Amino acid sequence: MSIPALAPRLGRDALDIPGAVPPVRIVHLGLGAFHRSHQAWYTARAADAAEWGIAAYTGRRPHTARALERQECVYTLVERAADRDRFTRIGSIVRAVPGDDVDDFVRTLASPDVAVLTLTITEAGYRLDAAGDLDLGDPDVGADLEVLRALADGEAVKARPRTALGRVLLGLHARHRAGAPPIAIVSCDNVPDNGTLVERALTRLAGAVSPEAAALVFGASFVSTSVDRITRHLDGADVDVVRAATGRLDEAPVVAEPFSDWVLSGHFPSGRPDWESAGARFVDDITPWEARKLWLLNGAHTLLAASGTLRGHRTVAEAVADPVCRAQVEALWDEAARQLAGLDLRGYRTALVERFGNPRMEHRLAQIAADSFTKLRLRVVPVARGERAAGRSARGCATAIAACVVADRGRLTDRGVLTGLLHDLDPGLAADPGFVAVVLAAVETLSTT
Ligand code: CS2
Repeated sequence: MSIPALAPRLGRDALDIPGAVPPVRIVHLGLGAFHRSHQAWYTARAADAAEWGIAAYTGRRPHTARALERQECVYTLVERAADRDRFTRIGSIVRAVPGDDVDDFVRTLASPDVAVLTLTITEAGYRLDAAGDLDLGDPDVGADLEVLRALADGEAVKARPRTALGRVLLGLHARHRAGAPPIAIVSCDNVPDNGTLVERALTRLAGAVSPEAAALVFGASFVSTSVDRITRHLDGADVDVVRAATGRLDEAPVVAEPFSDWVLSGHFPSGRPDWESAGARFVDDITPWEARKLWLLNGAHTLLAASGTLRGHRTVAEAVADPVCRAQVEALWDEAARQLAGLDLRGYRTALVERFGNPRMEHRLAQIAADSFTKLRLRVVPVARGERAAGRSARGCATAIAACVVADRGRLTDRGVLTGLLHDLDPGLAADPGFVAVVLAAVETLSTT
């Protein structure tokens, strides 16, 4: 097969994306695989896709931006079903920029044409404390505050904010100066009530800069979303698979499951793509959707990442096929289900087992294991709290927590140290001796099986 060389500036027509390049009206922060398999895919499939281009900025590493820029930002989504692959070319991203170009980000965000800012900055990227507020004691947040205060005072400093929210605040400031209309800020991370959380965190950050800065936050609209599509990190073979199937050299393809879901709640004061036409759903109350997804899918992922690794597995499919891991997942789900009364959980659970079991996804446990304590706090702690309040053992949740402890620290049987770790997760659970005992017992079991 002859393979077209990837010459710079081939033109999007030659890359299977015909028509004019859509104007930038969405800015995205956190350009990684998930943004490209999810929000960029919904935007590309929307009925009015021609009107909505995305300028996307990476978090820290420039690699994805550079690779995308070399191919006019057009890339291939590989939808990997259990029995076959489907290849789709996506053209909704029109600029891809390394995240350390903060001035470019701020300039683009200040454009009056931009109506939406989407974020995938990871759970840990919000820099929250155990109470869910912005952690003003975080060293990067502290450094950003210095820079933001200096910039607000008009000082000619070279430094720029490092944290995502610091950059967003600078962008809102520039929007205000440019007289741009109100923007919708849409968090697409696995964090409950993510719109409210971003609003609170930004307000806290801005309040620590100056009262004027705080006023800027009020002009924005904060949209909460529940996002879902299992997407894995690129591995070297993916480029070859795409090349063999499509004849194209794509340096930045994305591999994701065929399933995808997006539930949103909130206002878009300056407009938005017709994402419903691509399958997104708008609801008044997002709470039940996000709780179901976070506690069942993501909770089980975090449990499997730790427990599966301890048992020598490498991927989610391997771990969920192990009867011991599977029983742990079911126990966790039984506890979560008791607090999700009224939703169809039987069908959801069956579908999850099938999604996790997709043997061709090669979804690495190590990918999920990153930031496991932050994830536990969002995915497992709320269920544990509810179970304990109802007078039950919360053994399923305790096993998930214990698995993360053992995966991270080894066999930890010192009650004091364990209580300290639990305290960082949730002071209430740490102060519950019955729960500490259940976690200790789970640590013991996991260390001996
Ligand atoms: C995973 C999620 O890496 C993780 O923490 O649990 O990225 C998960 O694959 C997605 O939320 C699925 O929608």
